[in-house]
Amino acid sequence: MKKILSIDDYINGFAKHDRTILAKAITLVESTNKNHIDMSKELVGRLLPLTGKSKRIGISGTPGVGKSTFIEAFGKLLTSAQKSVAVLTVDPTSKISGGSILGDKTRMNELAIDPLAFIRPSPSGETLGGVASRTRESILLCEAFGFDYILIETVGVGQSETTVSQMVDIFLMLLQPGAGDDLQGIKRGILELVDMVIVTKDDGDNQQIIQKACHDYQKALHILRHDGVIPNVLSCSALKRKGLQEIAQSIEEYFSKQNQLIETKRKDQNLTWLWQLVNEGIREKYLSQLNNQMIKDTEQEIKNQSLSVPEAAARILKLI
Ligand SMILES: Nc1nc2c(ncn2[C@@H]2O[C@H](COP(=O)(O)OP(=O)(O)OP(=O)(O)O)[C@@H](O)[C@H]2O)c(=O)[nH]1
Ligand SMILES: [Mg+2]
Repeated sequence: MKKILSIDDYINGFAKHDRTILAKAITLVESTNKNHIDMSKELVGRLLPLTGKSKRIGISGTPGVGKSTFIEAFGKLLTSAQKSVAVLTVDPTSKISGGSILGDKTRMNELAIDPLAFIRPSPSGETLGGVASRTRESILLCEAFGFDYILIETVGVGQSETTVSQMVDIFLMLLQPGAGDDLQGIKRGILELVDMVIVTKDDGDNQQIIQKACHDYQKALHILRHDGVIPNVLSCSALKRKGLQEIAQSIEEYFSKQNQLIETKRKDQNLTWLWQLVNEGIREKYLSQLNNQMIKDTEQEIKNQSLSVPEAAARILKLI
């Protein structure tokens, strides 16, 4: 029979640096089972004193821009300098496809077998909010475990960039000019979120396009950002391992020069997290009181067009 781990088992496993226990702890915080939720709160609470020392890096960009390949190359650069790296993915699973559009670890073959690295794709089938709020706990677990760097990959669709930017110290946006990521096509909101722009796939015969794009992005950021820190724009080829040292250096500079900013960010992020959890709790508490059959009937009435949506909402809210 499978042994059910106690909180002490987890804590001991962390102390012994047992990867299997870390993986199990992440599974625990991702669980929606009531007992597991209670346990994971206690576990995160007990591990909290060990957290806060990792560098948290968010990596976003449209599907296929080269996030995983970048993480593989950048991760290897870090591990070759004897730094440990945890990679987490936030999967904005589409309800329609019902599956993961992130795929799996496949583009991180080398990193996946690196003893200094740990890769954890998030499960599919959850709501973005759900997965994302667990990602915060997963970050804390990886920190308590002692990883130097935590890289969080998210596909830039919907709300995922905003969500991830609210859990990291530095938020990197990967862009591929010539493949839809021209300045005109980028949402202004994204440029307001980023801490660094990285132009990917700088290895083909598109040198001119890339150079012009870097220049345009940099100019746009100068105009747009008045918060003191203008994000750097750099280019790289993850496949050819080109430009990665410069990116690593720029990231290190950000961590050393902007430590005040990062400290403030982390405090603000904790408040965002607090209210996220409170909102989630309120929703769960009240929605769980509702009678499922009554909800189904109401939904059916909307489908039949025998009830208007505002009336239906009012009916449900009356029960709360
Ligand atoms: N030429 C070139 N191709 C690259 C580079 N990086 C990634 N690619 C290719 O781009 C494709 C997508 O790469 P991924 O790393 O999987 O991109 P991703 O952003 O993680 O994709 P999703 O997770 O599906 O959103 C693959 O075919 C890669 O081989 C690069 O530096 N140069
Ligand atoms: Mg990927």
